[in-house]
Amino acid sequence: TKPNPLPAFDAVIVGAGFSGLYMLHKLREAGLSACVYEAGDGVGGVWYWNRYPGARCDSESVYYNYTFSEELYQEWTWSSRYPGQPEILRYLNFVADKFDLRRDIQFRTRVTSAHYDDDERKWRIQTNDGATVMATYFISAVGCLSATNVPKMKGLETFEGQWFHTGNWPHEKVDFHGKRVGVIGTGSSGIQSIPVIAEEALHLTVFQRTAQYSSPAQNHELEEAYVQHAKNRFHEMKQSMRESTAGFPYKRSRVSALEVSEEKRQQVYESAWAQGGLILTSTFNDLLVNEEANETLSAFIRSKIRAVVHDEKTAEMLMPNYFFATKRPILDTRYFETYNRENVTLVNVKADPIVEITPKGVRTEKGEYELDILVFATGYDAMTGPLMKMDIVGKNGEKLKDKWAEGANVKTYLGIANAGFPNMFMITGPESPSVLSNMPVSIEQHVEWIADCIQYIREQGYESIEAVKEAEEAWSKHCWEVASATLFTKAESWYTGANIKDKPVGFPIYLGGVGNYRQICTGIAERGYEGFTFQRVPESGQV
Ligand code: NA7
Repeated sequence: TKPNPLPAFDAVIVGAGFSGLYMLHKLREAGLSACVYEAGDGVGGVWYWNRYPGARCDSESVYYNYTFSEELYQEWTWSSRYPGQPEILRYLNFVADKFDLRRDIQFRTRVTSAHYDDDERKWRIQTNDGATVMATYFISAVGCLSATNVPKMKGLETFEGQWFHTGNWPHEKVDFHGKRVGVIGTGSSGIQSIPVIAEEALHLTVFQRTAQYSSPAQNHELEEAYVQHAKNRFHEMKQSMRESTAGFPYKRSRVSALEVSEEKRQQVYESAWAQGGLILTSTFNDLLVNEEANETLSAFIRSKIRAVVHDEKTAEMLMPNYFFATKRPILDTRYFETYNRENVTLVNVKADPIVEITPKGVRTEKGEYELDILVFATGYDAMTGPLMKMDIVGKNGEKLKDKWAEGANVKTYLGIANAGFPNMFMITGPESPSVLSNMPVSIEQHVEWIADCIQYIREQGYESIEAVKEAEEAWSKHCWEVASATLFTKAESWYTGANIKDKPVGFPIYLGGVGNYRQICTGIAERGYEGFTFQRVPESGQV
């Protein structure tokens, strides 16, 4: 064979967020050479880009950590119950320093393509700086919610003010003082930023397509004793998160919402509401599978919204009418209260659709709203989007774009691998449970599984691993069966792909829970990587 002049690594990793950083650390520990490409000029992934006002994580900070290093857990101390974006970014920089990760990360570089070379049996990876490198393993650590969605709206290029997407926010502070601001979108990003922008702006107009359920985060500063208590319980907490449904050490109810009295149910909801956070969904065991049970909680939240918003017409526009939690549950800080401010206007764009963006602002069917700044809080092409931004080509020239032509209705094996794409691994890929869980817990499971798998390949003297088509089909079928037994498939959400124009819908998330998923993946590895095939290194002279 002729010598290969291109730089070569054991592994190329795309992205330096939570996933990419830990993957790099694990592979280095195993003695592999790895290079991480990162588009930003710092580590952090989504926490690098999402600098919009009010950006905060919905996982409680004491649980939103790496747990692979107890020393790291003991060294870092969070300041508030829910960590804000700047603090999470500081944490990830701290991790990068502690484990000396930056020397293998090439910043300001985007992977544009990754092609499997059938002859060399290696990945040929191209970056936007014109370079090409070879790698045995191609690992995507691109996140689930990182491909921003700016809906195509006629006339946007004519807008004379400034516009931003929440997921690609400028590093310089955006000054809203004295400005007429518009926010399109009321998902997590809109609902976090709207109250903060309203406090600064001269006037804020919110363009809402779907009214949302949201409950108070009840965020607050953390007391030292509480943090110390969490640190003391490190091992217990770690185990509990790994075995849990959603990656949190919370207890889930075993009681149906329909088997308790109305009075008892209200007490339970009131208490969860006062406590704040995501626990509302775990108050009863059938809220996500039974329409009647779900409606008891949905109605409770609607009554809370009504009680806060003074203007009746506005309150009516804010009434959600889907099954609670079938779109991503939202935590807020004084969101509904914001509509009592005199400088805030709510526009229902379902009843009064946006027609175009004009040089002066947003024109709906019924009128024009003049704006100086327009914020798109319009979400992401979730899960498949970040992978599809790269030109990924597997064995025999098969494009991932073609394999995944059915949008959110993808086929993967465990959300980790794809038949036809040898030695390619996805961290938090579609059909894993990750996006509906406390992310660091899911990320660690994936990274550790992938690192173990690579170790196995090397120890056994194999050259590559590939998912078997039938195993992939069975996994996708299983994911769909689990999802369709719930209410999740009934809503139009980014879970199903319905938020992206022309994207075929599906349900690319495994809903069987983080703990079960871990067991499944571990079992598959223990049985010699069931559902995968391995190829041996050909004898010399043989191809
Ligand atoms: P989301 O949750 O996808 O929210 C996007 C919002 O933007 C949502 O209210 C959408 O309405 C709205 N939207 C999207 N396109 C349009 C158009 N064309 N016109 C009007 N309104 C539109 O994104 P986020 O960034 O808030 O949150 C994403 C996740 O990041 C979050 O769930 C966390 O997991 C972290 P719709 O509901 O689709 O009618």
